[in-house]
This record gives sequence, C-alpha cells and structure tokens, in this order.
Amino acid sequence: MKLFVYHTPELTPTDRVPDCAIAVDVLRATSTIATVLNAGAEAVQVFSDMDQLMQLSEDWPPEKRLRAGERGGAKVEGCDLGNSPLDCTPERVKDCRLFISTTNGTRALQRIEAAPSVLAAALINRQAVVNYLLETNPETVWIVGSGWEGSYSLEDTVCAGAIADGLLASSSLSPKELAGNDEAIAALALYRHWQDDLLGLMHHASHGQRLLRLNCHEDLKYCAKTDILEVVPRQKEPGVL
Ligand code: 3SL
Repeated sequence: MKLFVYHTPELTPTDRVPDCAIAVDVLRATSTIATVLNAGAEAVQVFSDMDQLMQLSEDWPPEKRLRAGERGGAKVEGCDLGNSPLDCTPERVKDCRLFISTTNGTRALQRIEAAPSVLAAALINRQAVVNYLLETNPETVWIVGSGWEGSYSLEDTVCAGAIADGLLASSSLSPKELAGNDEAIAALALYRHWQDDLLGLMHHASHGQRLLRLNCHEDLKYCAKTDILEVVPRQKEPGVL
C-alpha cells in the first residue's frame, strides 16, 4: 500500500485516480457524515451547490429527508440542520437521507468521486478506516484534505497523519514504504507531535478559531476525539455515501 496525502482538493491530481480515495474534513463535514451514518441515517448525499440540493431533495418524501447546509461555519437559512455533528442524534436522523452542502468538505468528496472506492474519514472514525484499509489492502490510497477555500487546514493533515500512524501500527510497513509523497511524511510527523493534545491543535487551527467565534466549542471537543465510532462511510454511487 502506498499512501499519498493532498492538502486540498485543488492540489489533488486530476489525470488519474487511486484505488481508494479518502476525503477528510475533521471540522466538520466528515465528522458529521460519520456521525449521521452511525446514528442510523439511510444515506448521506453531498452537494457543492445549495440550489441543486434544494431542488433534488424535493423529490424525496419530506419525513425521510433532512437538509443540512453550512456556509462560513453558519447554518444556511431554510435548512433543517447546519453542520454540527452534535445535532445528528438517532432520534433526529434515523432512516432519513441527509442532503448536505458545506463550504469545503462536500467539494472534497465530489473531487474524488470517480475513484473505485471513496471513503469519508475523521478522527472520530480513524481506526475503523484504518481497519477497512488493512482488510481491503488497496495498492494506492489518497487522503484529500478539504482545507478552507483552497488553503491548507491543520486539522485535516493531522487526521491524515493519524490514519498513517494507525496503518503503521498494525502492519509491518515502515514509514518510508508506506509514504507515497512528502506530504504523507509531514502528516505523520504532525500527528505524532500533537496526538496527546488534538483539541489544543484545533484551538491553534484557523478554522478551529473561526468555529470558536461561532460558539462551537462543543463541536471542537467532539471532533478532536479519536476512534469513538466504528462506521466507515463508503460511496455507494457518485455523491451518495
Ligand atoms: O468547510 C466545510 O465543509 C465545513 O465542514 C466547515 S464548518 O466546520 O461547518 O464550518
């Protein structure tokens, strides 16, 4: 297995696809997607465009549909939910399809949707994703950070490093054998430096600070937890996990 890390969708190659591509948006889209599927949602359908989300979700029975929209960290008016994973309780989401559009995370998923296997990972389901990779053993794996409007996000790279660390802990691979690019080595080093204070890292991160200004401290605390969910969100058809 060779692991490549790309910090943003924009930095991700467009001329080829890997065997497995993983989107990461720790704050907060992939944390929300993992939480909502773990809570019993039927599926999550992602959109980069809010109008398209509203239009396509119209065809779904209203009692089986939830619309989630986030822009700039805040809930989009007219949606049932914003992008807080803490709102995704089983009572609220069980058996529903979540139609979701967020600033960066849903764009990252759309960017990799042509890969034969597409996953969504966050710190909260890191070990489940690691186990899935070890079981399926894809030759090439890309981890694509969502970043923020084209720029780097610390928390996505630390999650990529956490996945790399988990793979190394459960295999005989060395970092040199596993890493496909320099970004993968850097992600591993970042995770190993911060692994005992991931919430502290989120407080340093620019998007963490943005969310703190929006009073989302509980979200940060939740998204900084590691390995609390067993779920592996997998794409069933383009845009649907
Ligand atoms: O950018 C995104 O996709 C979101 O996860 C951002 S936020 O955490 O909901 O503000």
